[in-house]
Amino acid sequence: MIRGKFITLEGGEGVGKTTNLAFIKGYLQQHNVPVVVTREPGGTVLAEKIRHLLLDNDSETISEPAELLLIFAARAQHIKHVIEPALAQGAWVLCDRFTDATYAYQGGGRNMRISTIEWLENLVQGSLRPDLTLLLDAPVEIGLERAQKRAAFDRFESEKISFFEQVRRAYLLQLELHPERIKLIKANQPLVDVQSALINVIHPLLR
Ligand code: Z5A
Repeated sequence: MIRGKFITLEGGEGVGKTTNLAFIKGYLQQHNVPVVVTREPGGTVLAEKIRHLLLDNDSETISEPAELLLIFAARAQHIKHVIEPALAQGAWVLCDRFTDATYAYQGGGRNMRISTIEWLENLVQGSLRPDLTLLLDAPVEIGLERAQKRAAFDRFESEKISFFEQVRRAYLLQLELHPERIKLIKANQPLVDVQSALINVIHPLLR
């Protein structure tokens, strides 16, 4: 069995990850690729419970180390029960956020040590890394405006603009560090143009 490909979508609030994940799923299915769509934090029963704890705006204050550990606890479950089995069966896994989000939010946004994140990444993932990461990038105000139209803000979305600027910078640093894996997609353009840029990156993988 040929192992499937692991594709992650990343970017700040409201840049269009969820919208474009559905589009990529449809595109791959048209090409007869078996696809599993999932998200982080989440993707399993336990990991979705952790997601709820992380996003809930009314809970007690969550310390920065607790937030980081909860995210990696959810990820460990997600890898074991969803991502690895799907890849082993030859499905392509499309995941809404993964560990680049941890470098961006907990590293960039919360100033957690990068060496600690790396240590947890190796512990929880072993050698698993995405084959391709699509980084949707847009000015922070544009993403927040789009997200605001959609629903009430959760615990992360209630942060200050400066937090999201740090997150965006940290994502762009990930791009610089991993240019072979991460591809930048300008999200501040009409959806049809975003989607043709996505196809340009994904289509070569089908060969
Ligand atoms: N988090 C973390 O801290 N550390 C980690 O390691 C991980 C996550 C994995 C939950 O993520 C939170 O978890 C997240 C970081 C933290 N922070 N927050 N909040 P999430 O992915 O569930 O939350 P999100 O970033 O807020 O996603 P989102 O709000 O669902 O945004 P999106 O998926 O990128 O956007 P969308 O829903 O597809 O689009 C938003 C709106 O814009 C919608 O109405 C679209 O129709 C519209 N849209 C999309 N594209 C366009 C274009 N091109 N033009 C015009 N309008 C558009």
